[in-house]
Amino acid sequence: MKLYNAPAPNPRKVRIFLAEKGIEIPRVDLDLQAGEARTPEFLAKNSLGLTPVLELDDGTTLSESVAICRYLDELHPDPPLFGTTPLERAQVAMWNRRVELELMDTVGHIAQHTFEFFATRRIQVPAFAEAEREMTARKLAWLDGEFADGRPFAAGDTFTMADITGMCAAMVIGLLEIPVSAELKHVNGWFDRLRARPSWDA
Ligand SMILES: N[C@@H](CCC(=O)N[C@@H](CS)C(=O)NCC(=O)O)C(=O)O
Repeated sequence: MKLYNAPAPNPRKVRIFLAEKGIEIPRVDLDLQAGEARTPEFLAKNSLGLTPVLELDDGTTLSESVAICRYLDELHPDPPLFGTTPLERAQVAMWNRRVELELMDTVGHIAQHTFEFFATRRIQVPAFAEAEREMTARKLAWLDGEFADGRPFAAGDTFTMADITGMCAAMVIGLLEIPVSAELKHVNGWFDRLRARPSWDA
């Protein structure tokens, strides 16, 4: 098994997941700026030219960070990061998707519509980035209301994949220097708990 990795948010999800599980997988580090995810060799592994990719020993390749983590969770169930009961599994899926769509995508759009790196990868609309910057404040306020029930993690009492997606969103928020209002006590508390995990540095 081999992980095609890069210093970017989606591969980082898998690195955090591996650190939380205590699993080591040989890595091939790609230089995205140099276009190493867009070579014919890599496009044969993921036709979208995106990392992470997990390559199995028989040559099968898996793309999509959450699908890769899901597969590894089946192979290494402890600690469970996708829930254990039908309800927990559904709650983790629900919250991972919500954090992904409502938070990660919103902040991701800011980078995708302004960073030079994405100029050849997107049709950039800087005004959309500005709108998404404003929307981030609304999404964070919504999340703060959700966390007002006192749960420590996105899907409940235990740390899950949804929190790993939250860690990557928090990192992008930091990178883009998006202010998180001190009034959002629950969201700030969640981000603090995530930043305090040893896997934050993965
Ligand atoms: N939905 C995919 C997104 C993967 C993705 O956007 N990967 C970026 C890094 S965060 C990438 O490898 N980009 C390479 C490029 O654009 O050349 C996932 O979750 O794995």
